[in-house]
Amino acid sequence: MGDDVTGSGIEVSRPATSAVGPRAVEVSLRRALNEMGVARSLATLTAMNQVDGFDCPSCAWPDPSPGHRSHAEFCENGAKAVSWEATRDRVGPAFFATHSVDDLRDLDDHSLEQFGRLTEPLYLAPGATHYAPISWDDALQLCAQHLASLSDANRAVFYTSGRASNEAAFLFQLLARRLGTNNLPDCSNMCHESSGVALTETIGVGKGTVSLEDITDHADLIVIVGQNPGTNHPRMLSALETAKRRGARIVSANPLPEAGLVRFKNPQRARGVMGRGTALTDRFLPVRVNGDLGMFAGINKALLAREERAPGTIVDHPFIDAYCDGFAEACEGWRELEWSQIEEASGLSRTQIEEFADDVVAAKSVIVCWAMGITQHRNAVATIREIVNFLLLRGNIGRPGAGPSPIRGHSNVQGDRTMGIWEKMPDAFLDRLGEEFGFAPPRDPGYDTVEAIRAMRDGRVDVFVALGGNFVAATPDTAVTMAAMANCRLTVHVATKLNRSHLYHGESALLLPCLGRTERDVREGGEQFVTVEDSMSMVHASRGRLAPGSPHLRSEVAIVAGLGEALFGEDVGWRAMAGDYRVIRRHIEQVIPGFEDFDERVRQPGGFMLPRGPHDSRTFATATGRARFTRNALDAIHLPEGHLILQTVRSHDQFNTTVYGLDDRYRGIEGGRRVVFVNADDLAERGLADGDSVDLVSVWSDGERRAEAFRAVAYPTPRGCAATYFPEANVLVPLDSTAIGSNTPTSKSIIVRLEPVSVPSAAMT
Ligand SMILES: Nc1nc2c(c(=O)[nH]1)N[C@H]1C(S)=C(S)[C@@H](COP(=O)(O)OP(=O)(O)OC[C@H]3O[C@@H](n4cnc5c(=O)[nH]c(N)nc54)[C@H](O)[C@@H]3O)O[C@H]1N2
Ligand SMILES: Nc1nc2c(c(=O)[nH]1)N[C@H]1C(S)=C(S)[C@@H](COP(=O)(O)OP(=O)(O)OC[C@H]3O[C@@H](n4cnc5c(=O)[nH]c(N)nc54)[C@H](O)[C@@H]3O)O[C@H]1N2
Ligand SMILES: [Mo]
Repeated sequence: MGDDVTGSGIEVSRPATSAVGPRAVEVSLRRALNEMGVARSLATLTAMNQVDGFDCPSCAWPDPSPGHRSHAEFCENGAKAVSWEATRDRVGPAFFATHSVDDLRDLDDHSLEQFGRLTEPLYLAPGATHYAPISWDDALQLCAQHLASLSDANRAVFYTSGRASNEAAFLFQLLARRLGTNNLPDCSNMCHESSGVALTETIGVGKGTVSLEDITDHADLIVIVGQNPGTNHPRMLSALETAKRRGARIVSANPLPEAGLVRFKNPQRARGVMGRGTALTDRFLPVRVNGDLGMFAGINKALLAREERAPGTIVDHPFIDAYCDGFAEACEGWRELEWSQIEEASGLSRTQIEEFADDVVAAKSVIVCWAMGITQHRNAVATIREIVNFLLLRGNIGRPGAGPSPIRGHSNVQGDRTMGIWEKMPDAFLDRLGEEFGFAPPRDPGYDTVEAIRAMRDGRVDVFVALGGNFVAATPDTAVTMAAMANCRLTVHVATKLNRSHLYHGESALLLPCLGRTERDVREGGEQFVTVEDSMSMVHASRGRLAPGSPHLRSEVAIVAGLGEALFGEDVGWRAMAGDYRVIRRHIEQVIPGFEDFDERVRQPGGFMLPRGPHDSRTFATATGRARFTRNALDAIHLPEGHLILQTVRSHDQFNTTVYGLDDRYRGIEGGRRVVFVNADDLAERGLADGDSVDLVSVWSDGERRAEAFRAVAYPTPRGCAATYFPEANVLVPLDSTAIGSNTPTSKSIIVRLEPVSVPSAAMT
């Protein structure tokens, strides 16, 4: 993979102790003006997250209710995401005629996307060195021919990234299932899959149960673990500020003291601009990487001990008796746990955990928010089950200001799942889908992301179709995935911009350029809008305003429906659905519970909330119809002598594999991304110092993997832990290192050692 920078030229300063403030506004405006110019900047930024505008394509944080939105309802990173999409730069056929695929492979990820928006369908013929233009009809026919001639529908894989609208996602899963496969891996397999698995098992629904108002208006205590909201969900800081102003407490646990957890300078308030801003975290717990299972087991043990000392004062027995299973067994587990095990696993002292317990006992209602710092570990599912135990103990679910809140990533990743993008949708969904469209959907579970890579690697896949995303860069074991793609006969990407996945192709490849969120979508039935679901189950409309980036772009809905029609003719009404998205919404209404009167309700300002059984009525659709306590074994990672646990994070200047720039302002990094954050004592112990150049070598049962030349940065992270950026570090993540129960790659716990880069002999003379 083209390296963006070597260790040289990177400037390191002290990490920031507050987030946002006037600098964030300045950066947003500068990026917007550079990429879009004045008119487009105004047209986009004023429409973002507004009732009649478009949904920000960045994260899935919910919008305030319609009367409570500001005129600038966006954050710095939302502004970057929009500038990235609505840029005036274009990359058309002339560019591809002069740049071969091989040449493009030498460029780094930042440069590839910087060329601008794709303008026309492109085809890379077998043996060809360059992408060349192809008509839409030919492109769709070619793809359809490949799919129709498969010996088995399971030799096709349909990948979805979480930016696809509900309508596009619904059609995409229909296409795959109509063809006869459930091979529908998605980015969620690498993201919140562990949350989905753990929550479905314990509370009967695979998503969070709280709403924005629960955070802003009701919670007494908000626990934020394994999440960096200042960078990845910046609008969450405004909600936390509101909660703080009415007296809520915040406890954060993170191996990195992220600036956005410490203090927020709200640029829309005077004291955010001139003053010190609002302190957010009241108690910071520097948990060790992968230590959260130990921490939550510890707090549960502490709460149980207090209950046993003063029965009836801590545990919500009426709730547990009426609604839960498995309490006695879970208690046995906590009683048997030794504090020494808890301290070792979590990296926290018993005192720190007891103090956290004081906060919990003082709070009538508690919310736990989490993201990738929890889900991307081998024991992630067990950790989230333990978080559920923690909430159930005091009845912190099914009442205002309480509950689990997995903070979702991509802007519509949650909606895509609701629409059926999942390799193992339940039979009830498949039954209704088959009934609505008059066919028999396949029942065998399909491949998830890791399984899809294995199948491609082993020659069991001929056609790979991606609705968005950057499969090669986002997945683990980069070298393995790149080779796996080359085993396919055809790889197809529906995309807005050029990225690395388009350059690691099958025998032939198609690049199909689509409209983005910001653009007007006019079909035979007139101007269309699409719908999305946010992290808190609100479904709402999104309407682009800009003229399409090129006259040849098609909407994702039109592309998927076009492929359906090329494959199956008019069997399920592909053309009607592509002409008028209301037709798709009518089908969704029939297939997916909670979408009654979909089209009417989603037209209301702000949209509508999907039913959330555990929150609304303490209904738990689990195997036993009750919420379930679980007993979770503490299995701390065993680090071989001299090794560190490496986690891979996002910088403040990227959206997943899209690198906007080379700075990470809040962590004090400027001008490069090849840095590794390590505790100063761990560096010293290895005879290293801040500024040294090191290779990262990961160890796994099948051998070692290496990422070269990172600048060591002495950083306040617990001993034994390290951090670096993804996607550069994905070469280090072994394909088979995944979470138990969810198969999510363990991108946050890679066992590595640091190897000093030896000074080339020429330099020594
Ligand atoms: N601007 C921007 N916004 C984004 C994204 C983006 O790339 N850029 N990506 C989107 C997507 S798809 C997602 S999923 C979300 C991701 O949102 P986050 O999960 O916030 O993203 P990460 O950068 O992976 O940060 C993980 C955080 O968990 C901490 N952490 C790591 N390991 C552990 C651990 O073992 N325990 C604890 N307690 N903490 C740990 C890290 O120090 C870091 O603060 O953001 C979404 N929003
Ligand atoms: N090591 C490590 N690996 C990780 C993670 C980690 O924390 N550490 N995080 C994981 C997570 S949480 C996730 S969600 C995945 C992300 O995996 P993906 O979703 O596959 O990757 P993205 O980088 O979000 O995809 C970016 C690409 O999407 C395309 N795109 C952008 N907008 C649109 C659009 O409107 N339509 C279409 N069709 N395409 C569009 C662009 O071409 C862009 O290049 O990565 C995972 N990988
Ligand atoms: Mo994600």
